[in-house]
Amino acid sequence: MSDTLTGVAVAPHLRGRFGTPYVYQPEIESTQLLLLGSGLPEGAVAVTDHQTGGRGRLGRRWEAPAGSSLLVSVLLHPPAERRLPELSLVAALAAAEAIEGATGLSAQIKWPNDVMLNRRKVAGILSELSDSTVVVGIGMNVNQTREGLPADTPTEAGSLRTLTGVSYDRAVLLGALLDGLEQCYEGWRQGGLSDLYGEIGARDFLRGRRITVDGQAATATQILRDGRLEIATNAHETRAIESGEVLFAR
Ligand code: BT5
Repeated sequence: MSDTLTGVAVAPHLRGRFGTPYVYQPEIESTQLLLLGSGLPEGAVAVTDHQTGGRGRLGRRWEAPAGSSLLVSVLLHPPAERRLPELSLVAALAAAEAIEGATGLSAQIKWPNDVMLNRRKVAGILSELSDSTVVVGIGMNVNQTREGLPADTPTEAGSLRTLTGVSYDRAVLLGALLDGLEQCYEGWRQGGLSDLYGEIGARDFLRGRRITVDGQAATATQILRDGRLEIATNAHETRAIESGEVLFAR
């Protein structure tokens, strides 16, 4: 099984234009830094086997032992008329579909940027904007053992391996992820989120769950067609939220 993500190892698994150019570094602070402000064209991809300063949202960290997971950033030039917060859902859908293709299990999307498998967070998305360029970062837990996953996370972490008992060829998975992301992105670029809404709605992890969003108790009703999360508060009002930290009851 291939245990490297060099350009040579990954090239046979690339099917579309995402992945050209392909930038690989064995170790880097964050793959996002290889693309932000780089001037590279849309579809450029940066990959590493180890991040020394992997980023989550809001200054948080993304932790993964060397060689265990997918750590990938993709550079996009979205059309001006699209709502950029939707891109995290677009990437989460692509990640969920790649995981489903590899494992044969159903994955869910936890709004706004997580992918869940068997109620564990197996992937996270970070979208960062610089000028008119968006760099979408995807961290996917693949071959970590239980000890290799962070403990004490608000949402319990899992890897494809801890949840299925099987190790995966990361180069094959990366090829499928980039191909799926390109297809989801093209759909979104042309038709917006409504083009993908059926696939996203069908994987809505929070739908109907009791949640706390930024400290307020509510029930998540659904991801809306514009990418916002609709919640019902205890006062039986519904409202749509643009962003926020969602914790769910088990
Ligand atoms: C995310 O942030 O989930 C986005 C993660 C994006 C990581 C990719 S890797 C490639 C690219 N380069 C980068 O530097 N970043 C991107 P957020 O929703 O803020 O979640 C972060 C939180 O998830 C942390 O505070 C931990 O609680 C938890 N966490 C950290 N590492 C994790 C892991 N491997 N699996 C599951 N949860 C994790």
